[in-house]
Amino acid sequence: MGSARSDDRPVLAAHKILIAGGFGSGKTTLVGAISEVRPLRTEEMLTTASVGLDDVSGVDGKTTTTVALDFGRITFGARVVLYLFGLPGQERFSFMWDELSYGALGAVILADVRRLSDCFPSVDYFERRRLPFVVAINCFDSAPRYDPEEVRVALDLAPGVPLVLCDARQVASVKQVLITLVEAIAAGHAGDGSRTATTATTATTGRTIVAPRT
Ligand SMILES: Nc1nc2c(ncn2[C@@H]2O[C@H](COP(=O)(O)OP(=O)(O)O)[C@@H](O)[C@H]2O)c(=O)[nH]1
Ligand SMILES: [Mg+2]
Repeated sequence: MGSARSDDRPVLAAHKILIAGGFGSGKTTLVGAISEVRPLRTEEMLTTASVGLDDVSGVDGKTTTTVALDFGRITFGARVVLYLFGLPGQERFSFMWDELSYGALGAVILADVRRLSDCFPSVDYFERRRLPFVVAINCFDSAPRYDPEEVRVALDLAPGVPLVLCDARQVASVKQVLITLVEAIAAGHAGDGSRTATTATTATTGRTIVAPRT
């Protein structure tokens, strides 16, 4: 009886956030950077068995691959807990996406501009499910820098979908991405799946990142 009344305790809201993107886009790195609990990882060394399955071309020094998923947790203030679930990027694990997406508040799609088309399936998927998402361009040291608007056009994003730059290794950067997502959801943006733009033309500056998503 002498214990604190339950209504004195901080109200915790727990939300599930998905971290998506192609193989090598930085999902495991992002969850590892931000998680306040030791992230659950299911990394295995890349071996010859994955030749032809996991495309390592253009991926910096990648020696492991996530076999199933990443999981981590971050608390904002005393009130909001985000559980982060990394979706396995490889096509062969797409059967897990529906299960993992169940009950999710929203998603972060990590994009590597050197392999932009790798995130097309994620964008298509969340648009179809009408699940709010933000696109975070992971700024790899060796990757070319593009105007984010150019990437937006190539991805044919609906106008309300936030597109931000990030460094998946940096806590502050990852935190900002998550805050952008949560704020956009609260404001009713972050992409509800209604794509108003029609088929993208080409990048505005004339540099072609990749064939646009259609
Ligand atoms: N330079 C740089 N390297 C990164 C960044 N994010 C991830 N990496 C590296 O890129 C490789 C692939 O990242 P990983 O998190 O395993 O990608 P995943 O397949 O999406 O889980 C790893 O070797 C990371 O150390 C980043 O923001 N900058
Ligand atoms: Mg991984």
